[in-house]
Amino acid sequence: MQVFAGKSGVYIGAMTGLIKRLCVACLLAGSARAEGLAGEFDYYVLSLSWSPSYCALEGETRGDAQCDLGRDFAFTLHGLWPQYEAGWPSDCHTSHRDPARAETAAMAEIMGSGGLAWHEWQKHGRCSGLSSQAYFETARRAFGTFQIPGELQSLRRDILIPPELLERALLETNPGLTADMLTVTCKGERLLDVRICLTRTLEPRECAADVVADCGLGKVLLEKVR
Ligand code: U2P
Repeated sequence: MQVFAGKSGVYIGAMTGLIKRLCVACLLAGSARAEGLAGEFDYYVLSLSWSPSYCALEGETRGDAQCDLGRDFAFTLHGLWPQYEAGWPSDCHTSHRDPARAETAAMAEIMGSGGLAWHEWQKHGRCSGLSSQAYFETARRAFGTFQIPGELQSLRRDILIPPELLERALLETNPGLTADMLTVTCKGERLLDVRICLTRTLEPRECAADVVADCGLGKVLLEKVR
């Protein structure tokens, strides 16, 4: 339909074309969230969260079962993130199928929840170029190679420690790592996560400059494991 509307000469046919172009632009903007090609990346960051901090910051308010008493979560697997030497891909398109609910639910034993496993697959796993099964297996393997000091695994009281001391304890229990291969991050006064850099075949390697986000606090709070 082509209609002139009064003197201003608004030409509705032309408007329809414009709207179509805008819609295409909207679709492109939507897909612009997909950044990076699946499988094209340089290395991995293994990110481990201090579960008590997550619970104090948001998990408890959300009523997340991960934060129920007796769950005994210390460091949980936050994610295995494909990285570039600078920056990282996210939300990639992949030809692999998304995981079944049972697959993400099974990751809750080390990630705290199936919901996080789904989020991490969507944002990072799809960029790995792996199937969801292979991605989660790789993430489990990476998590399994990291040794958590016994005192932290069953921390029964809140502690305040210098981040460098925590880093030293982590390096002592993981002799394959050196200080340039991991970073300790914090949020407010709390430990947020520990990030370890690994090659694509899961060997430790140095972190690129943009991953180094060392916690600048004099002392960082680790709340007890519940
Ligand atoms: O640091 C805040 C969030 O940004 C994402 N992140 C950070 C560093 C990095 O090297 N790669 C990366 O993806 C993480 O987002 P999430 O997976 O939690 O959505 C990180 O939590």
